[in-house]
Amino acid sequence: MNAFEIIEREIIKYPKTVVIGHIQPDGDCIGASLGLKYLIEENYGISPIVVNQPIARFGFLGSWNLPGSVDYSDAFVIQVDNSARERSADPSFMAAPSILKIDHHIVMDSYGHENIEELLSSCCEIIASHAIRRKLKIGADAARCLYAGMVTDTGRFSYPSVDSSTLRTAATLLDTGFDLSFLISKINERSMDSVNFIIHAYSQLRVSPGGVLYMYITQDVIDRYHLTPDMVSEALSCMRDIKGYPIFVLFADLNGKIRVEFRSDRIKINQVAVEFGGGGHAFACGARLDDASRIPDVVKELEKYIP
Ligand SMILES: [Mn+2]
Repeated sequence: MNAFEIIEREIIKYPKTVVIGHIQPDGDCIGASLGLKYLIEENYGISPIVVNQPIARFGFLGSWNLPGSVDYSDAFVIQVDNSARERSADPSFMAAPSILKIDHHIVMDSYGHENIEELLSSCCEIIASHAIRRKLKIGADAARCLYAGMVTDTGRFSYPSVDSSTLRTAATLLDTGFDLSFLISKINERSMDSVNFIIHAYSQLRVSPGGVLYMYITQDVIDRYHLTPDMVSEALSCMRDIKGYPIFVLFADLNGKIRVEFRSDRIKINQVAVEFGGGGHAFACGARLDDASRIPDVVKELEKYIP
């Protein structure tokens, strides 16, 4: 089923349409929610409300409302880039009478009344490919947002999830004429705090006896460099591409818990994330720990997957 077939049908049944992303938004989350908003405005003449948590670095793509500001009791909700209902930017969306889930993660929770679940490289790729197949008008604003999500969720079109149809979809978006080099320079822009944090992060690299590369970023470091969760995640780039270490994991303090981000070079590790109460993709997934004492357990479990 084409996502826009569902949207066209549901959008006229309810007084409002709301597009929502996930907690700790990233480029795909913001790109998918704003890209969808622009597509709906342009093609159906209805202006959806977008709800997301704050993230300054993607503010140039557009604006949105904060969680808690919307009554969902009469809304058609489109939840994007989010595999589990409790990870929504605003979990109270479950009160809505009509919910469409559009997501590209491994399916754990089909919480929508309708669910578009495809294992593509980004949620933006799903939205863009459905819009293209439905022959929608795609303007430069929508295209810029969707391209931003595609380029950031694929490590600049370098992850195994990228195939030729990903690039054909991106090419169609590029044909709308948005300024690509401006977009990429905005995406790459970083603060001096984040540069200093990366310098520090390299000094925190650890290798377990079984060969798992890991790092633990504590709250005092997060405070010292004024880091948001997405800035902390950039420490993953310090561990990627180091020869001989195909599995790496970032631990970071977050609101009294430990956020865990698992990555691998083509080794399926998402089962470990599930074992620790998380989920995600085969080679990129996440979980939460109650406290730092469990870090060695996670590392030990990952060691079993080292070839
Ligand atoms: Mn995504």
